[in-house]
Amino acid sequence: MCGIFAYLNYLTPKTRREVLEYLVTGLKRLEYRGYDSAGVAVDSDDGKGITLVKQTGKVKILEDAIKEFMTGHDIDTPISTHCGISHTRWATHGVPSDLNSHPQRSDEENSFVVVHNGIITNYKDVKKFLEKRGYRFESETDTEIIAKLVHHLYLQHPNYSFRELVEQVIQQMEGAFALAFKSKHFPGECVATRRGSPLLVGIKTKTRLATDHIPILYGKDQLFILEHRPHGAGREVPMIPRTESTSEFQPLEDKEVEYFFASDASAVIEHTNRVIYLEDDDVAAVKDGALSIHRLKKSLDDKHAREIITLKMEIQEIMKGSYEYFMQKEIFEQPESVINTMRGRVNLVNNTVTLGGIKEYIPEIKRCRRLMLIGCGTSYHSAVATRQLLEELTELPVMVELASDFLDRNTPIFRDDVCFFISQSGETADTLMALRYCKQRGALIVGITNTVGSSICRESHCGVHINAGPEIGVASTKAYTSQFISLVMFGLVMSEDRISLQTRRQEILEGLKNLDSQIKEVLKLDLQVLEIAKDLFQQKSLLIMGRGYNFATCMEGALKVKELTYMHCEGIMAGELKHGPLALVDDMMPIVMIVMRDCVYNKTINAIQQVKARGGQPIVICEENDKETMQFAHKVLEVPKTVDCLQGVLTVIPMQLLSYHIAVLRGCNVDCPRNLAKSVTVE
Ligand code: G6Q
Ligand code: GLU
Repeated sequence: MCGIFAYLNYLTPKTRREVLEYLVTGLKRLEYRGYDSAGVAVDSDDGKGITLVKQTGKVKILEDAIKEFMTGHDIDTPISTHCGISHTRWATHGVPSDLNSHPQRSDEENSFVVVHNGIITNYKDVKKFLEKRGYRFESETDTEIIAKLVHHLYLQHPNYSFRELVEQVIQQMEGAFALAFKSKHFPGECVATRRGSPLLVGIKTKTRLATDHIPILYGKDQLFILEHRPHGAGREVPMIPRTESTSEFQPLEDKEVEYFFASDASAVIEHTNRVIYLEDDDVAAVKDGALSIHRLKKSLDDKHAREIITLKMEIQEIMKGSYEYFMQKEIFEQPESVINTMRGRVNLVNNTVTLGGIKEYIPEIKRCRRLMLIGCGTSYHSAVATRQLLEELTELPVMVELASDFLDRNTPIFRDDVCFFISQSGETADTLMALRYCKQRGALIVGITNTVGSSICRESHCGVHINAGPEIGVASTKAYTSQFISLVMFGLVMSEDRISLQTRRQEILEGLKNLDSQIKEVLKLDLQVLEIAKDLFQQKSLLIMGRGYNFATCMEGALKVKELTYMHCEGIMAGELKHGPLALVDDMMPIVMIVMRDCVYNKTINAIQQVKARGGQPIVICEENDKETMQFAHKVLEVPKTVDCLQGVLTVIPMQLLSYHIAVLRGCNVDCPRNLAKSVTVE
């Protein structure tokens, strides 16, 4: 995830100082979407080229660099028509650095520059194709291929319009993107497009707009394809061009106009409340002050126009969407974040999983003596959640360790150990110390993080970025499910050539395929969970019980309740019930039980019967329509069935929602619970 902001003024003179201020303010509004580096592109002093200012770090650091740039440049001459683009990044490919920040450029002349939100999954093929044609790459990003491909096409087809060039480019792109382009060859123009990542256009005119719809026009068909070969660069295969069927676009009637392209409305609302939300594969182009929206192909369900909507929201409201808190937003983002974790990795056509960041180390990992999974808090729970599956798929001993305890024990570590360090922030001191401890002893270090370029990333030998996007709420939610899935994907990679495991792998891949829609189903329980929260929020204590694949959900659920609501809560391994915790059970003790139809079902039913026998009134999380289990329940939350080892992704979500609602009802600060910090950089 990241923030895109572009600003185009047409016949509405603005100095470059003003433009830069607009861009920086826009980025500040979008910073919650990504904040590891940022950059802007504006016209250069002579108006003939493009100037880039890019900085690693937060937007504030970029702002300071821009201030420095301003001294010594003529930035106070009003320019009647100008386009500036900007970006705040959350890296997926390449560490946060000045070079990797966006805008990315086509060449040293900055002929074409682009900002990108998302992941291009076929970037390696396109990169090889371009390298063969002499392009030299300067960044590690997937994005740079876009700037270079548009340049290549421009040289091949000098008569194409800017918009047509972009249309050709996106036909070669696989993955997810929102893009905004600027070019020195097309001054005063901006082209923006999206597929899978959000983008909107804000329109500001002096007088009321004469229309509230922008008609959709249909663009040129694909003129060539990059033919991919297994080992190398693609080649350009010409296709027969179809004649363009559209008339040129219709300009808005107003002459003086300003346009804003942004990842969300929070960045444009202070300028205008008139916006168009672009849809996948829309290409929006501004030329001579006129906005037109094109689509490559007509499909049956296409609308004929995009509506200009009038927003009636405050900035804060927009940043969090319809959500009250970031945590709530992040819970509801999970259908999308799990897809981003799998994007470009899980291939459901040929049933393969590729983890580029550890690919070369797989043979070494396969030879190891044992796997160690190390983390703190929620990250540790993701290790607990996937341990059983990893044991099954790797046939190796798997140890899960809390980083602090691991260090306290001076745990013996050997050269043939493989140690995974799981951390959303990548900066947690205990985890980092444990990493250094294992590295010194010669173990292979694998980082699983959500923050590219973090200390854990840098100090690992190899790793997997979970690509969940920035997590603002202190209580971790979407990072947990993405860590979970990253570890499952690792298990699938390790078992790729095990014939005996193929059926198992197949069912897991099938489960992964349906996970996003099943998460959406679980999220529909929200109101039911709220009702349960209303019953529970004045209680002093809550027990959450389960076993097997769902024990991790109990621990993670209990951690969420503790940290958000300050209420005592314990995750209990149901197998341990009669060894102590049963003494806590009576008709007053609130209890949640997770009862899934997996290999421990009968044992979990025993536990529920023991609880019932002591007067307990369990709230049961079970599979949809499992009437037999429901008869033991005081209240039920039904979640869809998936393969046993992925069920924990679905069962944790009601617990995330429950802790959230209890916290709100108790008047707690959901996004910043007392005494806690997002990144724990002290031991
Ligand atoms: C949970 C918290 C916390 C977190 C740990 C580890 O809601 O966010 O338990 O998971 O502090 O943090 P990292 O994953 O960043 O290492
Ligand atoms: N994949 C791009 C990169 O790593 C864009 C990431 C983003 O959305 O910020 O640079």
